[in-house]
Amino acid sequence: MNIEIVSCVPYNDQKPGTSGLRKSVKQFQKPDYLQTFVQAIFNTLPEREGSTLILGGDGRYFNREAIQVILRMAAANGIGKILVGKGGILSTPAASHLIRKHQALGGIILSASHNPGGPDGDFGIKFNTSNGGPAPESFTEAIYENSKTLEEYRITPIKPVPLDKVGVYDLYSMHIEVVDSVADYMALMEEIFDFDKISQLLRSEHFSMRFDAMHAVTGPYAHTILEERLGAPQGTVMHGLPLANFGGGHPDPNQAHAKELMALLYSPKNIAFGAASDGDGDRNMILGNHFFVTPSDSLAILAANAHLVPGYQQGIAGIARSMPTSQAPDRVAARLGIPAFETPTGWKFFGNLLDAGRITLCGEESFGTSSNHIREKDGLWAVLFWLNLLAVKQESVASIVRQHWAEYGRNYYSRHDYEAIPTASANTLMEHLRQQFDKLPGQMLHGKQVKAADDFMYVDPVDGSTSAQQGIRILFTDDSRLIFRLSGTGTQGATLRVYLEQYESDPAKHDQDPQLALADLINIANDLAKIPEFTGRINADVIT
Ligand code: VG1
Ligand code: CO
Repeated sequence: MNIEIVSCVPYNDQKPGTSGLRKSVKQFQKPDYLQTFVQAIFNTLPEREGSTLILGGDGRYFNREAIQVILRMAAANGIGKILVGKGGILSTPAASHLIRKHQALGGIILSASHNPGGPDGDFGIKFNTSNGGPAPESFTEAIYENSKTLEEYRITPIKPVPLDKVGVYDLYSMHIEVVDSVADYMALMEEIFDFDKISQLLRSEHFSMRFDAMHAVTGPYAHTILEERLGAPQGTVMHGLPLANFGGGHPDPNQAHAKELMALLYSPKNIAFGAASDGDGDRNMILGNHFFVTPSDSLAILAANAHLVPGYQQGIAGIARSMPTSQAPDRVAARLGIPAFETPTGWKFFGNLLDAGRITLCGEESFGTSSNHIREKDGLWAVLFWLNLLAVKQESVASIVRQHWAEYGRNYYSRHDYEAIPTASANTLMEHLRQQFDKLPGQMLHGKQVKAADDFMYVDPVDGSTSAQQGIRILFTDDSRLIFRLSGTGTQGATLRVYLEQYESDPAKHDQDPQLALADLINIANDLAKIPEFTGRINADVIT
């Protein structure tokens, strides 16, 4: 075979963050930047000879070029077989499923998730291992170490592989299959949910919904599953055409970025259910009529009602949530008598618990929810889960949530993001908080007593690996929590995330505006972290 060994100069900034390597498109277009990282992945895979890999991305700008490069490099690195999504498209959950279904060695997923796309936007690449989940920290560290000293990569000089129709190709000794991006994923959803019941609901005249694909990867999935298969009227899916720049928006399903969907659900049109997903299809936002469900509450409610869905009718083994996610799911676990786990931010930390069968459901406050059906979060799965519940219960979203609060209490919750602040100031702010750890316990702040203050450190209950400094926690005696973290997915400066949570058991007090209910905590956060002083900002950029 004709293999070119190309000399290159190593980069020293290819350290993967919370979810793979994310950089500006401009950075990825630097000479051999993509090639260096891809070769570092292959070098970290000693079993790659003859193996099967899954390849696809969220369709953003640079997706197609990157796929052609990766195919040529894979052939030159001895990969035996690659399954590529048609048009280079695979949602993150669909890729995770294909890895598992085909017992592949892993998958390469091209996405910068909710970050904007286009020539001036972001691009990303991550490796998922044979369980279908994001590679653990030990693996991403090894890729990074390799990239820093990498001086050559291997590639075959051939013409681009046609990606736009399903087909098979042979590239030297490597076999390529261009596969339907949606079919296998839809079959999996059909195994889990009651499609007949959901279909009845979606066809009923008394029910209407909107799904906002945000011009990102879930467009084709939602059109096929919700409209074609389940019979929702055409027009149910909004912004269903994937665009390389997501129509210029942030493909981030939250109240701030899914403005059009929010406006519709809060309009006099009687729309019962609204949902949205992100760039790569792993996030979800759930709305009722004039009602927003926090992702933390959503996880708790899905767990409490899982037995109503065919795929989980035998019950769930346990629940895990990321540390900043509200403690609402823990209350459900306690009532069900099953374990609750608290992991660091990022889906890779759920993998071991899922593989070991210790949890069935897991989620993050950042609009991520999923189960043991794959090893990634799954936007459309969450939407179908909610639809299945609505079809069984025949109640509104708001009434399901209110009943849940009445039974378990309400965990008022909000996240405040301060974006693109100078990295040095962000680090100083975090250090300033750490210096207060010793003197905080016992102090009364705005009527609340501090119980503990620390850096969250995780010890994986399955393999004993540890991850330190995963967020600063200020815990109060009334179960309130204040958490400070710096984002690991941004590409400009630093993003400070402030997570606020306060528990309220009294149903008479369940109808407050969260920002008002959390006012004391917001003040405490400002005082302790001196946010305006360190960041120069009075208000958060995004509040969810
Ligand atoms: C954010 C979220 C985190 C999520 C990660 C990847 O990370 O907070 O919960 O797992 O994005 O999601 P960070 O480090 O910026 O806080 V996705 O949909 O961007 O793959
Ligand atoms: Co995502």
